[in-house]
Amino acid sequence: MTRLSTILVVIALVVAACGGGATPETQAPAPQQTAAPEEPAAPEETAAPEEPAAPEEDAVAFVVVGERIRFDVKELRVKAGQEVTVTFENRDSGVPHNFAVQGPQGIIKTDIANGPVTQTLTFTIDQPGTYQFICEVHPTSMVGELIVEG
Ligand SMILES: [Cu+2]
Repeated sequence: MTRLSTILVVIALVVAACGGGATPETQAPAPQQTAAPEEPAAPEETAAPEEPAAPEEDAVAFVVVGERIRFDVKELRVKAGQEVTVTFENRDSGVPHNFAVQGPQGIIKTDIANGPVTQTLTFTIDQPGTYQFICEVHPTSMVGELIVEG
């Protein structure tokens, strides 16, 4: 007798729970909708400080490694008028290399020097086009393209 009454109570609770659960479901989505628009506000605050970084587009820097008589980079892509700095690392001990760009107005280059040595070359090319960069000692094996976009 007590078991039966217990079962009835459990059934009654389950029915009550199911019936009561129906109405909260319709109310639940409302708070989520109001909470969502608040999140995009935070990224806007962090995005603002990035805008002053625009001058970076006027200058670009690359590291080119010369090792085993090869450049580790075959293509450099820059913009016309952009100041380009190439840091050239000659890692071939006792082997002479340099970094030379055959630009529209002549060659721009570092001195030929035995490795290991690190050299820096800074230049600006105003005329868009595709130019070669080479090592003057090994122009057939150490060669790549400098693409200057307009
Ligand atoms: Cu070389």
